[in-house]
Amino acid sequence: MKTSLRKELLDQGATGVGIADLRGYLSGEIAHLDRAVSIGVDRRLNENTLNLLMKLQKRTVRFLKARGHRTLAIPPDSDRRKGTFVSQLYALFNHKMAATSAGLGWIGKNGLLISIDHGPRLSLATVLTDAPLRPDAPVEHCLCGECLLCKDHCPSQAITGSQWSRSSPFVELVRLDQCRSHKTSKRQTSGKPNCGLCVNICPFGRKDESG
Ligand code: B12
Ligand code: SF4
Ligand code: SF4
Repeated sequence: MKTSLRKELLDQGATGVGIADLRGYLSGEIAHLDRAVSIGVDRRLNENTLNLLMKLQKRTVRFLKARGHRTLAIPPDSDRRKGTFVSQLYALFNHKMAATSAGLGWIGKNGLLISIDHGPRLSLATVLTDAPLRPDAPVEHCLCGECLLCKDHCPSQAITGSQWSRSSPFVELVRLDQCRSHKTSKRQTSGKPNCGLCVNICPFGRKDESG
């Protein structure tokens, strides 16, 4: 089941697909949906990417429901289905946590999910399910090494330079208030605050953009 789901999503435009075992990380009404299908698309988080991520989520839901399993798609951005149960989950559910647990990459010093091939350029979405999909191996450590490019170039000095690991997942990597105020003061893209310098400067995955 996992191989054919992954193949279908990759054929439909996903850049990366991983399965995470989230047993113990979820609570309340969604605790039983403890497998996560983490989907990454290598593009900027713009309208087209969001539409593609949502399409891939729908495919995943259809695939799993057809085999008798329950699903819950967590939207990739905050503007979807305002006021609904899933729109509340959007703010509570961390797509990066699902992605590292699904083996798609580590959390870099810029606080973002870094894939070895695509760097911080994957936009993420997650579908939770009770399907017994075999989990991929989680990523355990930060592979940024000595690099500090994102810290040195962040215009709001928001990046602390600390390193993430699965055993200390909540170390402060980015002073999010500083990042947020800077983004809000910057020129807006499609009506949304933006910066993203810590994405553009990261050496991981850069080859994709030049070639
Ligand atoms: C809120 C938010 C913001 C806020 C942050 C405010 C805040 N208080 O969190 C602001 C506006 C600053 C922001 C900025 C950006 N964001 Co944003 N944001 C989010 C959002 C909605 C939630 C993130 C969140 O939960 N934050 C809470 C904090 C505490 O968690 P965290 O530090 O981000 O991550 C920690 C945990 O994941 C934990 N962790 C990691 N692995 C594991 C494993 C386990 C088992 C556990 C328990 C924990 C754990 O460790 C991490 C580091 O401490 C997500 C979408 C989503 N629902 O996931 C997008 C998201 C994280 N953003 C994204 C992007 C692209 C950006 C920007 C680049 C946008 C831009 N162009 O400016 C910047 C980058 C800033 C930066 N360097 O982080 C992408 C990241 C893609 C990627 N490859 O990582 C996401 C996933 C959206 C998406 N659908 O793709 N964002
Ligand atoms: S988005 Fe901009 S302000 Fe925020 S951490 Fe990245 S480089 Fe710094
Ligand atoms: S720029 Fe360097 S330190 Fe920052 S996330 Fe990328 S590899 Fe890690």
